[in-house]
Parts: sequence; C-alpha cells; structure tokens
Amino acid sequence: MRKRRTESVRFGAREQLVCVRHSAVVSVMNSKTGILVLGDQLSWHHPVLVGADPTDVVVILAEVAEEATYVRHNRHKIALIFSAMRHFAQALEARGFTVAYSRFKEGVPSLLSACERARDAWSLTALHVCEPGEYRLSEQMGGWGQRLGIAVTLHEDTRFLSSKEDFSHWARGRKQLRMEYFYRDMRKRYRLLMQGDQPEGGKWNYDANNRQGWRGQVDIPERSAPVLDALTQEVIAEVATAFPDYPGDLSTFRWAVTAEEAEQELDWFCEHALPLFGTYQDALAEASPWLFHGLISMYLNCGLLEPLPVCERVEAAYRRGHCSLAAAEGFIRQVLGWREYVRGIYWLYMPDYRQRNALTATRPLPDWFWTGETQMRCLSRALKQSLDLGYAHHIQRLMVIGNFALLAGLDVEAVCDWYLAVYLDAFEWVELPNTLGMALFADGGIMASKPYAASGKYMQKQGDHCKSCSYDPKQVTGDQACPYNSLYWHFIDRHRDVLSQNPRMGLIMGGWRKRASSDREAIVQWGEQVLKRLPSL
Ligand code: DLZ
Repeated sequence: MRKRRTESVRFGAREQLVCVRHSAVVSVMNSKTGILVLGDQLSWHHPVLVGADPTDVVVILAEVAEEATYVRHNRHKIALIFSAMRHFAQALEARGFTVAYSRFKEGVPSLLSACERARDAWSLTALHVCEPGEYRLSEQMGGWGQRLGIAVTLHEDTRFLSSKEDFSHWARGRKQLRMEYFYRDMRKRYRLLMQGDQPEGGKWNYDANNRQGWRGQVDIPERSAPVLDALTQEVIAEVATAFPDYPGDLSTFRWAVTAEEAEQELDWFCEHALPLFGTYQDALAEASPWLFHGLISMYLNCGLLEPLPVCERVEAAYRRGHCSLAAAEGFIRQVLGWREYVRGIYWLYMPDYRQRNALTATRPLPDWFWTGETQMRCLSRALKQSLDLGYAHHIQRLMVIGNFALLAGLDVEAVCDWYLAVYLDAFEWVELPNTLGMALFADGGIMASKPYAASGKYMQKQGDHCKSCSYDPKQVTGDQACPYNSLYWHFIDRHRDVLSQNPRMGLIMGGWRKRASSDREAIVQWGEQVLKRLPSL
C-alpha cells in the first residue's frame, strides 16, 4: 500500500534503503539471534520483525523499572504499554516466534539486563534492535555491543513516513523550518488529498474552518471503549500495586491494547466523530474530555496503528462524502504533517534541543500541576483530566496548560518532564518539540513563528469553562480577574525587547506601547501579584 501511494519527491531513495537493510537482516539471522522489541514498537511493520523467520529468532520483550520510572509516567500509559506488550507477545507466539518475556514483577531493572538474560538463556550471538524513539535510550544503546559482548545492530525505524535523512534533507539550506511547507511536500509525496499537482479543493490548509468555540451546539457522541480482557485487568491490578503514587485513575482505563482493537477505535472515530472533528477541534467543553477527537495518537505512537493507512482511511471518508474536506485535511495535517515534522525537529536538534530556554523561564511548577486543584476552571479541568485519564486534546495542552506555563515563565525542563509524565501518548520525540518549542517558545522560534500566548479572552471564545469559573475573563486586575489576563500582559511587557523584533508581534507590541503608562504599570503590578500568589491561584 505504501509503495503505491509513495512518490519519491525530493526525499531520495528511502524505500530502497529500507529494503537493503531488511534483506541484510534476514540473511544474518539464525537461532542465536535476538530481536529486542520496545514497548512503543509493537507492530508487524517493525523493521526487523518484518523480515524475520519465526523459527530463527528469539524476540525479547521486557517490562523494566528503568523505562517505567525515568519519569512519573501516568499509570494509564504504563498499563497500556504493558498490556499491549503482553498481547503482542501472545500474537508473536501464535505466529510461531519464540518470545523471551519479562514481566515487571520479575524485577528486571533495565532493557540491557533483559538482553543479558536472553543472551545467556539462548546463547545469543547477535542482537537486532529498531532504533528507539528517545535520545536517552539511543545513547545508552551505543554502548550495548561492548556491554553484551555480541554484535548489536540498530535499524532505522521505518514506521515513520519521513526518515531522519528525509527530514534533514528537507531542512538543509532553509532559513525557517515551517511545518506548513514540510506538510505540503508530504501531501505531494504520499499523494494524499491531491488533485493532480494541486491540493484538493485548491487550498493546502482549511484551519480557518476548524476553530469553532463550544456552546453545546450539538450532541457529543458517547465514546466506544474496548472490553478489558483478563490480561488487561491483571496488568491494571499490577500497575496499581507497583506504582501507587503515580498519576492516573485506573478505574477509567479504556484503551485498546491490540492492533485489532485500535483499528475498531479508528473505525468508530471515522464513523461517529470525524464529521465534526474539524469544526470543534479547537473547542473547550465542560461536557466532555474527548469531544470529537480521534484518540488514536497513543496507538500510532506505540505501534498499534500505522500512520499512512490511518490517513488513507480519513481521506476515503472524505471521498465518499462522509466528512468535509476541512475535517479530513485538519486530521491528515496532524498525522502526515505535524507528527512527522516534530520527530524531524527532535532528531535534527537533539541533544542540545533539550537544554534550550530562550526566554529563561525558571519559576517552579506550582504543586497544583500534580493535583489540578486551582480555581482557574479551564486549567483545573485540563490538568485533572490529564492526570486522571492521561489525555487532553491539543488546545488544552497548547493553549490552556502550555499557555499558562509560558505566561507564568514556568521552568522549561520541569514543564517538559511534566508533559512527558502525564500523557499516554508522550514519548520524548513527540513531547519535547511540542512542549519546549511549540508551547513554551523555548527554542527561540525554530518551530513557532511567534509565541502561542493568549489571554482569558481566548478561553472564553473557545469554550464554556468561564461560566463555572471563580474568575472573570473580562477583568484584568483585581481579585476576580482571570489570571491569564494580567499574566498575558506581564509576559508581553517582560519580553518586550525580544518580542518587538518579531514582525508577527508588531500589532500587539504597538498596542501595548500606546497604552497609558499608568495602565501598563497597574496591569504589570497586578501580574506581579498573581505570580507571587501562584501556589494558591
Ligand atoms: C514507556 C515505556 C514504559 C512505561 N515501560 C516500558 C517497558 O517496560 N519496556 C519497554 O520496552 N518499553 C517501555 N516503555 C517504552 C520505552 O520507554 C520507549 O521505547 C523508549 O522511551 C523509546 O521511545
């Protein structure tokens, strides 16, 4: 399928490279060969598994403390990954593979120790691994050959639609790496939503149609959820016991743990939610954490779904008249454009990227980031659902939580660690550029052409939280004033030197300068008070 849709526009000979690597793997495999499959690589398209003869290899899957505790992962994420790993192990065995599986209870501390155990148990002479999604682990693996005393081969992760080489090729010589242009090339390359050489409908981007606020206009469909089998229930109980202090209300666990279940979730989305996905994709609703969102990013990120077939399903829904072009385009842009783009940025700029803090934001995270106990209604709702469910949609992540962190100057590293911990779909390759670059503008504008800063007016426009909030979005100063308002102007004022140089901020900076100095002082002073009272807002 991928071959049929792919055109090698601008990106070079990726398909050929992949094939060469696959045949090389097949030819060296024998019964002394191990394949380590990580918890976010649970796919039959895994670049090493895809070419492996089940009778020839030992597949290693390991639930280990090092991966489960390097941040305080949401328990939904741990349970989803462990259960999906156990189900994938069963599926591998059903296809005749020998599987060396370590459950968490066995106390294997790290992936390296799991490989050592498998090496000793099966007298392995070679280990094949698909490159990990996080720099941290990739660095560790560099030393594995020496530690294990056997040949260790890392393989390109071919489950992405733009390889690291593709992306650096695209980025080379460009002054700015704007997602929009990358996305257009990807549309051409994969021939998605195209009419000949032109974008379907004549425009590349239909975002302007996708920004409706929520006023309870339509019924939100009740979400389907997979039935939890005995294996998943067992995992949930184990995770609850092993990680008592980690976030996540496991009584609400509702995630797919196999490719088949993830496929059914995608079916449900395409049938019931996709038609209104675009219209309300930026909306904030009291009534539902899910609205019309896809809820499939975690399945894409751990291997249960593949990005191209997902995009093709959505395109097909549009072609048969089931959804608008704006809905299909908005969705496909997230998967084909944004997801691939952030991964490209991550690998292009790591490891330095993680250290960036362009606006020198160092204020400690208020404790309520870990409880959701703040009187700001929109923020409280977004935080609580993130902690309890491991999920928040992109506007909650970017414009409610991220925007608050940006305005308040919260410590960049602490905020990034928080995002990595709480979200079900968070792996550093996707989390770091989204948080550090997009939400916090800490990369100085590599990703975003201006900071995503907004006052309480935005929350009011996008949803219905303000109606049940103790603060008033119309007031800027005073005890009742929405804290986003004075913090917004405080942010504009304290970064005025940097922001004034940004052409996209010209209007706002000009407006701020023109205000009476007494007004500006009063607002900034109130913003200062708000920052002092941050822990009790
Ligand atoms: C996220 C995660 C967790 C919680 N646990 C495991 C695990 O026990 N075993 C494993 O192989 N993978 C796990 N993962 C996913 C890894 O952290 C992920 O593969 C790396 O962060 C690279 O993206």
